[in-house]
Amino acid sequence: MPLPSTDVLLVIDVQNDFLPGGALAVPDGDAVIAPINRLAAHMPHVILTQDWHPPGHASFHATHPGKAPFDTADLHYGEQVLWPEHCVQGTRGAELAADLRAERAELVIRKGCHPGIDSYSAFLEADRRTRTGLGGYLAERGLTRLFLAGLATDFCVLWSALDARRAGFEVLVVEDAVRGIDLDGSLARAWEAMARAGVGRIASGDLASLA
Ligand code: VGL
Ligand code: ZN
Repeated sequence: MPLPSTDVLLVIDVQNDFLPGGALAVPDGDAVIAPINRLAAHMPHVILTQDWHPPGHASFHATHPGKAPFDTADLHYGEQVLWPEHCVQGTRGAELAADLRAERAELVIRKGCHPGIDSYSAFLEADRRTRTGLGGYLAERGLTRLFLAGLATDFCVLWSALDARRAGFEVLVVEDAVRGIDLDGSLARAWEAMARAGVGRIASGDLASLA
């Protein structure tokens, strides 16, 4: 039985810099590609995100003299983890993984484009005011249930899932199609926070049974 036409696969940041060998490699990050490709072939709608930073972005440690990767800084909107330079606009590291079968994607949302604001979330940037437009797009098209996959579980997947719940969407994370960075226990905390927010979990192989 086909999935309802209101279902969307939202694929978060499957980009070279988050894969093994990349600037901000997520352990085992390339393992998400095969299940995502299987799902993307038959989901009613597919939407992708790309982390897409200008050079010298505020989330890069090198932008802040004296700071090391994974330090934090107080930016105008609050505390920010400082990352190695990654996903710079137009670079190979920012490109979608070559093996990702992205051809059915109807929309690609690029986020983190403002020099002074990071955006883990696909909906709302880290200042918690600047919107990416994704919520409006989904609402205008009547899309209501989101299956989240991609990288990283404890940052961009987490924030996207929580913001999607706040915006009133039904959300399930495809647990074999995500991988985490795990900074100081952030991965376990992410799963706890998502459970508290009413984010569901499903294995990609069980997705057909939801139809
Ligand atoms: C991400 C850290 C910095 C992610 C993006 O995609 O989870 N993490 N930028
Ligand atoms: Zn980033």
